[in-house]
Amino acid sequence: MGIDAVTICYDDGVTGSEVCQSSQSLILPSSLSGDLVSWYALETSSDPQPDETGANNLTKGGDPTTGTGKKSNGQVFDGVGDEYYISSASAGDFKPGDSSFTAAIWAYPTTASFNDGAMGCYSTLSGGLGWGIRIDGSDTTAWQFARGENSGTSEPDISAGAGSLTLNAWHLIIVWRDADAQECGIQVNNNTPVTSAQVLGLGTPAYKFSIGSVLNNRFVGTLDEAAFWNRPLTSDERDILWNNGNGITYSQFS
Ligand SMILES: [Ca+2]
Ligand SMILES: [Ca+2]
Repeated sequence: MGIDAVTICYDDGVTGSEVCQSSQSLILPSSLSGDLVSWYALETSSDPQPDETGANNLTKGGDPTTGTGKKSNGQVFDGVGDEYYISSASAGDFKPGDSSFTAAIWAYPTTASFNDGAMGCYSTLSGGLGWGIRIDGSDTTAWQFARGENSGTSEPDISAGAGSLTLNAWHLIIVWRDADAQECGIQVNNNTPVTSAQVLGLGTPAYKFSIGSVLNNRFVGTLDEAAFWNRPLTSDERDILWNNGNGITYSQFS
């Protein structure tokens, strides 16, 4: 049963009255607000593209349009110049460095080419990569956690595995770096994560953050409900984001 089907009731704690919430206003008993940096519902093709937290509104690049999303609307990218981004001077919240983070996005690819990027943080000057969620560079049926380099040491990209990407279908892709565990991981559609040890951080140059592009390799299809945290989420939290394939909105936990 999905969370969307639930109605919960509780005592309001003041008057003793019972209060019930339907699925539309359900507040999830989760800690997802903790260390959340930004959440993009991608409901309109406005410029700027609003961040639900208000912290990092994005600049529109190209001509993405509004289409059917995973939760209400999403943004449709044609692969030619389309993205929502924040310039390197202001992208500090998304810089990888030595810190922990989690990035999550719903993606519906309609065309898959090597390295097409759904979301990432990278340098437009040096071509340096921080982190990216993109289509595998050698397998268009796989999602990939692209990892940058630090101190001259390049970390291998992590593939979610052949068959993890299907055209014309929704996927929830979550990637993370756990600085304490010195580990990175990628999880698609709540399947078993693929992890890889990582001692070094993920690069230090000035970075641009983008939805729709990684290193100017651009996504073709629809993206929705993109979010970024300053810590690794727990497996339970990732499961809440998945919500039996239904996804959740910002208003359901904030
Ligand atoms: Ca949406
Ligand atoms: Ca375009």
